[in-house]
Amino acid sequence: MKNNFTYGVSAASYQIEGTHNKFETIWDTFAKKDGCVHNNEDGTFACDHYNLFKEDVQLIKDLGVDSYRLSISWARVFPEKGVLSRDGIDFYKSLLTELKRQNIKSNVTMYHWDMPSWVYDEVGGWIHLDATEYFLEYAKVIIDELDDLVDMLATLNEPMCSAYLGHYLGLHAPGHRDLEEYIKATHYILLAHGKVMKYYRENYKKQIGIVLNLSHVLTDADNDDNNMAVNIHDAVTNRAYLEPVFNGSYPEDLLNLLRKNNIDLSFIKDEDLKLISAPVDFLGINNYTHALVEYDQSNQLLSKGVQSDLPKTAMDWDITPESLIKSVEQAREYTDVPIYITENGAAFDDELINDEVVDNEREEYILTHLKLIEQESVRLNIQGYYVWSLMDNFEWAYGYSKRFGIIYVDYKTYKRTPKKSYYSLKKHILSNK
Ligand code: GCO
Repeated sequence: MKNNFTYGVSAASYQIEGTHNKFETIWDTFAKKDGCVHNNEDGTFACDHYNLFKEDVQLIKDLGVDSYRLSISWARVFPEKGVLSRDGIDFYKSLLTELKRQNIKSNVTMYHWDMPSWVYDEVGGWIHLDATEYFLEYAKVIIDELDDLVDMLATLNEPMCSAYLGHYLGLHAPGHRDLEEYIKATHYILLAHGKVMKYYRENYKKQIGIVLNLSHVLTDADNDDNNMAVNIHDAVTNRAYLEPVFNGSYPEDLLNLLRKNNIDLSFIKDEDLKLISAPVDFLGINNYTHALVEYDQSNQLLSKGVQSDLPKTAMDWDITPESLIKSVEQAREYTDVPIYITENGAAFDDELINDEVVDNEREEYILTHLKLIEQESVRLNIQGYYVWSLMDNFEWAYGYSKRFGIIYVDYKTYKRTPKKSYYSLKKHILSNK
């Protein structure tokens, strides 16, 4: 295994903190619309990490990991246009200071999907150039105020989800279904990344990167149509992000398909692509499963997901550890920078019995994936692995119905109970140090 391999655990602002109705994000609005989020649940209380963060940092400490990956809520910092919240900034200062005190490194993401509602109301989400300027204004504040306390910084988490799930499939906030919006949101969210990269490089000098979710795409019914669907789905979900960030261009096959659908691409400027492809210090990869697809004539993007008979998690996602390595290999076609697996983990239907959760399936999932990563860490220059997630939390469209945590959360009392997987991960880390 690589020397200094980082063990970590991950979570994200909206999913754990609780907004306590002090500000509003696009997920609050989305959750109010019927049929979008399980039982119309939202992040008002979440895990109440806002109040319980010291206890949570202690649990991270006891787990024995080196690093905690968290995100900052843009809306907590800028609850309204032009209004900076001192309380918001101070919360993150306290959290980061507590991590430092406990000797845990921080890996901080500036955008994990919780766009303030006022930005959406102004410009309709990531589909407008102005969103990039609002984001830059926020990012500058975060960087200026927090850089001393941060060890690793990432601009975005999974821009594919913001653009493709949020603006094409309608499965994530803001819940739009529009092909043109997919490419606009893709481009402008990446441009926001590029603008922040420029500001950071000119003023600061720690590690800054981006987190992409990559899933290896394949079909199990090999024919010309399905193979084409595999390529296009790979372009839409993986290469549409890898290529601009590392090569400064979008995949030709994707652009051709968009042109065929009469989409005017003149909003994509060369100078944008220059900013977007500024060198990063690391790449974070989030991965849970592969993407099994087939040709679908009725979809403008020509593919649909299909079911396999492989073992599955509670999300109905196939358990495919080797596909994680395939995704890292794909990223390696683009870049030599250090790679961190910034999210990997699984939801299962946990039961709390006598103050215990015996989550054997999660334990096996995590240890299988982690051991594979350790084995391949030298060959692929993988410098760390973060489990998703520290604790059960608001799982987006699934609300609180899916549990990914290695710590169980009782949503009535907010009591935390480490699961069996927490203790086995702790043991694994200890024996590797
Ligand atoms: C993700 C997200 C997490 C999800 C996790 C499980 O980046 O997709 O970072 O917020 O909760 O992936 O779906």
